[in-house]
Amino acid sequence: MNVLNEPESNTGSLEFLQKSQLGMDSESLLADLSRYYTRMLGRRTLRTDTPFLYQALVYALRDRLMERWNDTNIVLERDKARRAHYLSMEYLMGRLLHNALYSLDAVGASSDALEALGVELALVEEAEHDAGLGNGGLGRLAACFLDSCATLGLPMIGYGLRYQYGMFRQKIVDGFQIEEPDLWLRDGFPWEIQRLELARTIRFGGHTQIIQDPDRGERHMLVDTRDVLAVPYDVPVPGYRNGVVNTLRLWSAEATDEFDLEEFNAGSYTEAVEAKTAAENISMVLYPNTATESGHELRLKQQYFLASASLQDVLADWHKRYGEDLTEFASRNCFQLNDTHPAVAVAELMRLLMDEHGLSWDSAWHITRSCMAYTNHTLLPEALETWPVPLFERLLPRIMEIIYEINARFLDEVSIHWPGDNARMRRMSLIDENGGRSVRMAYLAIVGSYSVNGVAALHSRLLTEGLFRDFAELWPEKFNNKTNGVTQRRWLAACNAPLSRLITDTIGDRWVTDLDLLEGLREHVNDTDFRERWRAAKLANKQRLADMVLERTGLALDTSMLFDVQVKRIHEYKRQLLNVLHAIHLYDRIRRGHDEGLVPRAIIIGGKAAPGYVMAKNFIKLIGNVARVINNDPAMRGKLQMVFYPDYNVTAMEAICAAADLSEQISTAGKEASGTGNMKFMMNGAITIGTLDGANVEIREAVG
Ligand code: 26W
Repeated sequence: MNVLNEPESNTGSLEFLQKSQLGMDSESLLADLSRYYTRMLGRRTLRTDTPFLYQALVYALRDRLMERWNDTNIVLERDKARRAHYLSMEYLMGRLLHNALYSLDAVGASSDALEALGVELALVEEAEHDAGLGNGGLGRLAACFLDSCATLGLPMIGYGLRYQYGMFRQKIVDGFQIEEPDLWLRDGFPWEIQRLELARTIRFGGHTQIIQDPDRGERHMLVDTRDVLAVPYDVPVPGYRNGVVNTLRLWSAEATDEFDLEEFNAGSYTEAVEAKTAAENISMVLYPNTATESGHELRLKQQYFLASASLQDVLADWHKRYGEDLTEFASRNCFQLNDTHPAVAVAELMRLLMDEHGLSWDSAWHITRSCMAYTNHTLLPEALETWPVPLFERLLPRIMEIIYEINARFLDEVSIHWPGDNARMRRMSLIDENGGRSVRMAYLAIVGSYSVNGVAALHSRLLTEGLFRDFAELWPEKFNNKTNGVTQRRWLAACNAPLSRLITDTIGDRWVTDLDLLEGLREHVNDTDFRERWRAAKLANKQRLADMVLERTGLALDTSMLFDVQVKRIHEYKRQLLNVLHAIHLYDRIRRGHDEGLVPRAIIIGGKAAPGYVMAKNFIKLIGNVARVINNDPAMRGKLQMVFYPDYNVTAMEAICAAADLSEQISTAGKEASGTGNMKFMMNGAITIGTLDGANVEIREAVG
C-alpha cells in the first residue's frame, strides 16, 4: 500500500506527488520486462521477437501505472471529487506505448533497457496495433479529451465498447478501396485489466409489468427479457508526469452464464449457441459511419448496452459508497453524451432511478436533467440519428414508455410557451410522426440535458440559429460552444521531436501542458538561427514521411517540393474532388508551359471511405488515376507529384502532421462542424488553406 502524500494546499485538484515503489530506471525496467518475457509469456530466449518484447514492456509499465492508478482513485474517493463520465461509442486511441512512456518520462530508461537486449525501442513500438475503436474526428476527440483530463487532473472516466473489430483496414487494390477486418486484439491487449467482479446485466426485449409495491406504490418491472452480460475492461489513461492515471472502461458483451442452459440440455444445442453468439455480437464490430447505420438493430443494441452498463456501474459505485441517498448524485456526477449515439442514456437513467431505485418521476427527472450534457458533432441531416418506434418498442419496451412520458411532459411545456402552435409541437416532438414514426435522438438528448454544445463557434451558432433553433428559443441558457482541441502531447511533443526540441530550446517546456505559451515564439520568427533549425526540422519530418510513402506505394516523394496534404475521411462535403481538380489544373498549366513561378508541389491525399459510400470510393479511384498520369509524365518531373496514402490512421497522422507544409481544409462552408486535423497541422507549422468553416475561422483569428 503506497504511503500517499497529502496533496499540498488541497486545491481540490489531484496535485499530489507520489513515491512509486517500482523503479523507473532502466535496470528496474529491464529486470521486470525480462521477468514478464520469460515467465508470463514463456519465451525461452531473449531473442528480439518484438511482439513479445512489446507485451513484456507494457506489463512492466502497467505495474508502474497501476500504483498511480490506485492512488488516483483513492484521492478521488477521499475528496469525493465531482466526476465526469464521457459516454462515447468511439475512442480512436491509436498506439498507447509511446504515449505512456512519454507521460511517465520513461522513454530514455526503456530505450536503454531494450538496448541492453540489443533491440531498438522504435522497433518495439512498431509492434503495437493501433487501437482503432473509432471512425474519425468524433472518436479521436474523445481520445484527446481523455489525455487532457488526466493531464489536468480532472476526474473523468471514459466509457466505451471493447469492439472485437475496430475501424477496418484500408487496402488499395487496382486503385479501389478494399476493407479488411481490424483484428486489433489478435496479439492480445496487454494494457487492459478485466474487472469481472463489476460485470452488469443488460436486458433486451420482454415487456413491462406494473406491480403494486407496498411502500412505493406502483412499479414497472421488465419481464421475459433476453439478458446479456456487460464485462468491463479497464485501460489506464496516464496524465503527463503528474502522477495521475484515469480510466477508460470498455464494455465487452458476453452471454449470461445461464445462457439457455435448459435449451442446451433439451438438446437444442444450436439454439443455445445462437443465443450465445447473438449476445457476443453486440460488441463485435464498430459501425463504419455509414450514414444509414441508424437502420440497424445491432447498432441500437450497442448504444443501449453502452448506456445501461455505464449508468448501472456509476449507480452501483455510488450506492457502495453513499448508500441509497441520491440527493447529491447529480451535483457529484455528470454524463457527457458524445453525439446522440449514447442519448438513450437519458431514458435509461430514468428507468434505473424509478424502477430499480424507487424514485418518483419528478425526482428522477430532476436528477437526470441535472447531470446529462450533450455534444453535437455534425449538422449533416443523414448523421442525425432517428430510430423507428416499432424497433424501440420491441427491443426496449420500458425505454419507449419512458420516452413517450418525457415527450408528453415536454410538449406540455412547449404548449405553455407557444399555445396552439401545433406546427411547432410537431417540429419539436421527440417523435417524428411523418412516415414511419421514429424517435429523434438529438431531441431526446437536448430535452434531457442541462447543457448542449457545438464544437466550434460557427457550428454552435448554426445549431442555435438552425438545427436546434426551436430549443434555443425555449432554453437559451442551455446552449453553448466548446471549440474542439487536440492534445499537444501526442500531436506535437511526441510526434515531432525536432520541432518540439526547437520550441523547448526557445521558450522552455511548459508549453507541453499549456499550449498558449507557443505565443512566445512570435518574437523569434525572424531569427535566422531559429528559422534554419525550423526548416531543418520540417525537412527531417518530410524525409520520414517520404520513407513511409515509398514503402507503402513505391513512389519516391521529392522532399524539396511543397507537401500539400489532405488527410481525413473521404466525403463529398470535405471536397477531396475539388483538391483533385486543382491537381488536374496544375498538370494542365505545366503541360501548356504556363508554370512560371509555380512552386513545385507533392500532393498527398489520404483517408477511408465508408464501405457503402460509392461516391467516396470513386474519389479514391480517381485520385489514384490522376496520380498515375502525373507521376508517369516526364514533363512533371521536379514540378508535380501526387499520391494516395493508404490506410490512414492515428499512427500515420503522427508522421503526416509533422511533415506537411500545406494543410488542405476546404470543406463546403457550414458543413465541417469543427475539424481537428486542421489544429494538428497548424501546431506543426503547416500553412492552412481552407474555407471559413468550423474551427478554421478560429485558427485564422489565432494565427492569421
Ligand atoms: C455521414 C457522415 C458522417 C457520419 C457521422 C459525418 C459525421 C459523423 C459523426 C456523427 C460526427 C463526426 O464524426 N463529426 C466530426 O466530429 C469532429 C469532432 O468534433 C469534428 O471536428 C468534425 O468536424 C466532425 O465532422
